[in-house]
Amino acid sequence: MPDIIPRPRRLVVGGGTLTLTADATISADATLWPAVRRLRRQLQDSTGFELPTATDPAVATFHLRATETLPAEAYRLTVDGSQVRIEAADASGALHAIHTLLQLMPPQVHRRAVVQDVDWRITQVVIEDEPAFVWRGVMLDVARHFLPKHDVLRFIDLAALHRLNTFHWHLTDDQGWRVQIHRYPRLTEIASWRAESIVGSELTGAPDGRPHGGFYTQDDIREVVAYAAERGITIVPEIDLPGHSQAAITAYPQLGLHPDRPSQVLTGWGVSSDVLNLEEDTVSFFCNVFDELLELFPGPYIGVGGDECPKEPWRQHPRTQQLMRERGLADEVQAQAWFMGRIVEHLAGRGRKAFGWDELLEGSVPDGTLVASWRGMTGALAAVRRGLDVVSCPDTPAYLDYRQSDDPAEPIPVGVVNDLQRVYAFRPVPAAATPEQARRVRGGQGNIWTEHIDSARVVDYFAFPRLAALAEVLWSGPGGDFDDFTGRLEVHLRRLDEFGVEYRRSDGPRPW
Ligand code: TNX
Repeated sequence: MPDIIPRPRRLVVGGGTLTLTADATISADATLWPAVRRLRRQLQDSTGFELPTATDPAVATFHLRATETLPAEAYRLTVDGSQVRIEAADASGALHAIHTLLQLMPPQVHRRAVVQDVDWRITQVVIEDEPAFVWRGVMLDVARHFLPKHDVLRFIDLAALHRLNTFHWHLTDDQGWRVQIHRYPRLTEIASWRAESIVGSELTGAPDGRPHGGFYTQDDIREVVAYAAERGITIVPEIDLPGHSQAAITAYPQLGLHPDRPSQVLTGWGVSSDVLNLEEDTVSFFCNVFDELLELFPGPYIGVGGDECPKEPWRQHPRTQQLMRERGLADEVQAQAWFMGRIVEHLAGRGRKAFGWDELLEGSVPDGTLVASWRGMTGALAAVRRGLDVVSCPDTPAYLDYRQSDDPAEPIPVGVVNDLQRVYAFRPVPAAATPEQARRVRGGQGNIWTEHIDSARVVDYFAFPRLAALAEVLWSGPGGDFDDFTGRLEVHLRRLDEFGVEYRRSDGPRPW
């Protein structure tokens, strides 16, 4: 049995292998050409074969055929003694087939340089496969620690390898603003840098005395969006409002409650009490920010945040209280709902849907708003009962910044243990949902917050192999056999080795 992760829906093994040689060719129907480019580049890099286009599909080594009989993202992959046939309705289905195909080959196919002495055998199979959930995501927080563009691109490759299709990019927070906005240059001149960071916990940690920062130019963003699209991944950018906004307030003090008090980009962790004010000008400011973002991110969903906004600062601020009275807002929860509602409406007016944390449920939100349920599964249940779509990412077990074991040598412990088995047992649909409500669960995602994760190397350690387990839940459906999964994982880890991923090994934390 080939050790494929995520596990395909139906797999029949043919018995033999097809050996790829230097004279291999490709043919494809026009709509699947984006997938051909991926296949060609991936195989050229490792095998060194040229893979020219075949004139006759019947004799091509790889034949990609478009068929309308399969649903979106589904594929049929047939490898016999002479040919690899991929059938899919769309390029994303063909891309998933390619990522499965690579797992039928020696793990060295994941290298970036030509490997000489490998027999490029492909296991003969017939695979019919389609995803259980349409939203198979991973969130990466690049605000707490900036991740350079090339590391983001590599992370996207890893997500695609696991047949994930959504990258939720948490671009702003109290500790940093990471996206260039032409109209407001101070967001990157000032808000993308902090003087130093707290090492360790916000309670016991000490400042490291080293400036930290960075941001993506709009050109960088366009590059990353295109790179992800070529790999079947849609990017959902997030600007976190109206809390988690201290960096933006430092750059533009008029956005905050105390424009005359000096502020700095937050150097510690935890939730800042520097929240946005509720002035019309502040709403306009962020509508303008979103207007620039919409030019960069073509996807249907735009993240608006909404989590963990402390209410006390508004309660103690006479001008905010006055604005609330004028607008007939009874309390600060309603005040937040008013603010978020204005942003969500603005996006709706431009044909986009808002994606926000489950605190959005505390107010009224328009149909089509997508809720990310992070405080357990109660948000997911509340959302579907209100007729809203939901993405499940309950902190246990979908927070991949939580520790992987209770071993004291695990790097900086956050929260409880989300070990591999717990992540694999994740069920994105709340148990109490009716079948109709269950259909509102679009899927789930793993969230990687980076207070204590300061490089791509450490991102890899926290993400893997747990993200492989999560990807299997989201693609193959929950309830898989854990022992069967860990058996296949042994082989899958060889692929990650070739890729250069320093995942957490089953025998314990890495020595660094
Ligand atoms: C809560 S989850 C947060 C993040 C933190 C995370 C730490 C959520 C929507 N907000 O700001 O980074 O906990 O695990």
